[in-house]
Amino acid sequence: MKQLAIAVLALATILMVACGGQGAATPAATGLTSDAAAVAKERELNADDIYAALKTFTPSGKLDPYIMFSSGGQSGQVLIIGVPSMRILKVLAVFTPESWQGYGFGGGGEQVLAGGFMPNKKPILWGDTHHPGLSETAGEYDGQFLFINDKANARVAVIDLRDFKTKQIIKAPNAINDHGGAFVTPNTEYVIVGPQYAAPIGYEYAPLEQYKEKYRGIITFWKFDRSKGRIDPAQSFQIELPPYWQDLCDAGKKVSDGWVFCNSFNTEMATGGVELGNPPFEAGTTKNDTDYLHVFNWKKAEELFKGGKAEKINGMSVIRLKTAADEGVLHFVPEPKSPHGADVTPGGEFVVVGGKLDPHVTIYSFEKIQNAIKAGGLSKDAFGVPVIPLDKAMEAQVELGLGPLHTVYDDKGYAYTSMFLDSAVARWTLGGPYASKHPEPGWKLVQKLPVHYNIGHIAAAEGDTASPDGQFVVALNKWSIDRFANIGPLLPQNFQLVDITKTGESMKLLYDMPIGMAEPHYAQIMKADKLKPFEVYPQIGWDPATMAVDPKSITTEKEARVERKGNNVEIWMSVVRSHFSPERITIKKGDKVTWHFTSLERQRDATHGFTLSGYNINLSLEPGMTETIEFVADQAGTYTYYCTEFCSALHLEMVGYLLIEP
Ligand code: CUK
Ligand code: CUA
Repeated sequence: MKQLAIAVLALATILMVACGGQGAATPAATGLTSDAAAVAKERELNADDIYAALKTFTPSGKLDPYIMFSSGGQSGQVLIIGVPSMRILKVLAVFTPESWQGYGFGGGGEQVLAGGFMPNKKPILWGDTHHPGLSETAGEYDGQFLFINDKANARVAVIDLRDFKTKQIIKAPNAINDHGGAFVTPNTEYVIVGPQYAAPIGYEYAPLEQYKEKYRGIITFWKFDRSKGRIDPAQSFQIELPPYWQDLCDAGKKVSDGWVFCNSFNTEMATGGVELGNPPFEAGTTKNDTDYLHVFNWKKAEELFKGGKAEKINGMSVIRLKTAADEGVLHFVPEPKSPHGADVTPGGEFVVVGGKLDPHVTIYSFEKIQNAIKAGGLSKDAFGVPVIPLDKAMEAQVELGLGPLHTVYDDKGYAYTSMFLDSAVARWTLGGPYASKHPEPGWKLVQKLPVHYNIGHIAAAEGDTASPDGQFVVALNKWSIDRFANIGPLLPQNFQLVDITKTGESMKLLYDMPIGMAEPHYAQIMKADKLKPFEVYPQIGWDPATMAVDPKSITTEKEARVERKGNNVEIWMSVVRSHFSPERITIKKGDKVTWHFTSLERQRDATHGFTLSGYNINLSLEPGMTETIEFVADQAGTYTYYCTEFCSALHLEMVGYLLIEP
């Protein structure tokens, strides 16, 4: 009770300061104090609760200092979340059609989605997003682009943060699934996606009896063209890998710029078949005490690719495994045991690998790895890849507990590791150049904060950049069990916000955020002021696909019209509060319709929708934007089109008739 009183007093002081700093005796301040105390009492809030409320409450009109970009898991989308308020700002459409954003229902999104179809054009209309990767300049998020992978189909998407729209989806040739990505090199030269479950190159048929000979991993280095805002497949390459299951990857930065690190599991090369009496995958893949950390020299790989040492397979340049091994592109270091996660420290000096089935995180020294490579005389694995002995590469091991997975960093020399089996966030101290930043000795567990429950990834404010911020960590928990009202057997995930502002054993849970759609994996948290998105599109007639004015667009209502050439009908429609023009369109059954829409709006937030009933069409027409749809008028009759955003008092009147003569 005394604690509560102190907290309420603190609350009152803060509220007074917020109200203009009047003295404690003013009636307003006293009133607030007793009101607040009454609420705290009624809601049975203790001092920690009040602290958490003060840390997270964001008054109307105030903005969050951080924006979190979270994978939307098997929803195929990306979640944009304000931190610390934990308010969802947008569910950004990426791999899955989404009607609010008019994505996949007639407009430009259809072409983006089609870019990710299978080579035989089979549509894939969802994704299993795992790892968002913000574009970087000199190892810092630069707020320009976001990339995210689709584990299920080995694809990657490019999102332009000027308008928060997906611009490109691209399918990796030769790979059928992926995992270790998307992440970028420190200046976003490449967007990298590592593999997961081995398959023959090009996912051609080969029986599992030929696993060792025919099955392979394959890592893709997508070249990113920043000026075009697109991945350029012609400048991209892949590296063939042994059929170990490469898992999480990270790019070196600063001292380790030019290198990439991926953990792996199933170096046992288990092929399953529990139904045949074989050990199931879960047993077969966990027999060995160690797997291999993959150490890539990507600058060397780029040199080989540019020097013509790559082979074209299914239109993609592939550096063969033998070349990679012989030319020093790939080295291995043993890592305990069926690990998960490989996370480079802010200065690039170390790589931290979570043990998953080992209670430690293992810290590898980049310098030691380099020395071992230079010294040479390394033995080789079954595929001819040189193996650096663990003791020649290891800097330290820290015992954290059960199920260490992923690690992020702060500004105080601490690392934060998600502990899946312990359901905890472990805070531990980095050594080496980080030791002077914190009061404790280096390489030591400091605190384990219970989270609820089964944490997978962990995200920290700018926590995987060259200069992490501290302040907040978010635990991305897979299970929520008893944290929220029972809404049936499918439960939301739970994002828990953790306060990491102070040193030592001071981490505190601040907030539970249910994620009622799919299972996010990774997230990144960026300073909000790095974003400079458009408020409205820069000019009337702006095409988000080209990020330029569409020469076919109109700029005034006077230009709105319908033209016919044979059975091709072309419509130019203007869109502004509160009417479409034209409002009556008469065409014939069988006509091929090309319909251009231009929003003449210059007012922020004056978005219109356009739906054509019966034709599976819905668009989002944001101020200044142009969009074109094409369809065949294959059903005769009387159809209405109307605006699907409540744009004005006369929104319901924003409507028109499409008459299709039989
Ligand atoms: S993975 Cu899901 S918890 Cu795909 Cu990064 Cu570790
Ligand atoms: Cu335009 Cu409603």
